[in-house]
Amino acid sequence: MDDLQKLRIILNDAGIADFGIAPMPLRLLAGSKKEPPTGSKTVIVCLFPYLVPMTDRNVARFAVVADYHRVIGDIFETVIPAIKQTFGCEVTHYADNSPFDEVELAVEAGLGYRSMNSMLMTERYGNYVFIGELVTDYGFTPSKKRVGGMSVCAGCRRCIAACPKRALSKDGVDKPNCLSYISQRKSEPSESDAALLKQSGLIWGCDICTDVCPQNRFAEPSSIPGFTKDAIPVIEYDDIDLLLPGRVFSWRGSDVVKRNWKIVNEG
Ligand code: B12
Ligand code: SF4
Ligand code: SF4
Repeated sequence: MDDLQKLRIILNDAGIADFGIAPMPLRLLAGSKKEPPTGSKTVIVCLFPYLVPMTDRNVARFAVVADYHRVIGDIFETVIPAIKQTFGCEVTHYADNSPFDEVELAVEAGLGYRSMNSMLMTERYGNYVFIGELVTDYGFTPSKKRVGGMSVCAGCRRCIAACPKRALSKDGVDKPNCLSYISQRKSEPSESDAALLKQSGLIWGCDICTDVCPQNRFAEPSSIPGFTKDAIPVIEYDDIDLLLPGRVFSWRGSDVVKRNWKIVNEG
């Protein structure tokens, strides 16, 4: 059995169906204060689909499911001992909190391509995947890059046209202008931004540039129990404090979430 087959068994057993291998990135994310462990050679990049069926919601899809940092961290904790033992290597895990451009890394690992809305586009799950990484000092053979779909993407530009803040361009996302960022910021949104938040109906995050994308129409739903069993699409004001510890907005504290709830429901 070769390395990849052994790895596949370990990851599949933990419910990680899609993964690829990328060489260690040469560049770190601009402004990142973290350093990857010395001697790191390859990154096992894993996909965690998060789309769950729902009729109504007041948070973006990534916030409907339980905090993905915790869910992915828990899954990684279950596979790391077996990877260490099988390959005799060191492993460090990340999801969202890495010093890498994770979309770029997933593209390098052959998991998809960067679509015009600036996210990773995958064949099975569209944009609705989180990306998690296992950084190792083992020399796994890097995966081949997959090509596909890009011609569809280049011709459409619906995401760019639909963005209410005109925050998308061929150069990526203009972060301070993105409604997702604005919803997560401590500082009060301007009157016009508050009006856009109200219009979106979401108290956390923004899904407009993914929801309009024709390539996301047939995205497969998640089968990760940590996401499917604890999905809460509509968050009521009185539940915000209670729910906070397990949701993706916990790092920001309840005041900002409550402020947004009021903007959307009362403002
Ligand atoms: C900071 C951050 C944000 C910020 C800023 C986003 C940004 N892109 O800068 C804010 C708060 C706005 C945000 C929002 C969201 N985020 Co975010 N975010 C991150 C984080 C932590 C860093 C991103 C970053 O700074 N990248 C580097 C910069 C330079 O990337 P960039 O601005 O896109 O620039 C690149 C492109 O221009 C690219 N490029 C080159 N050629 C081309 C061509 C084209 C056409 C384009 C578009 C780009 C492009 O080159 C540049 C350099 O690499 C990553 C995790 C990580 N460590 O990577 C998650 C991450 C990107 N976010 C994620 C998610 C889920 C979201 C949201 C969907 C959440 C939501 N529903 O509200 C939105 C989507 C907004 C969007 N359209 O991208 C996921 C995306 C998963 C996926 N399928 O791609 C990530 C990977 C987290 C994870 N581990 O799953 N995010
Ligand atoms: S909406 Fe069109 S241009 Fe934007 S990511 Fe989807 S296919 Fe690409
Ligand atoms: S997440 Fe919303 S505001 Fe941000 S780029 Fe996409 S559509 Fe624009």
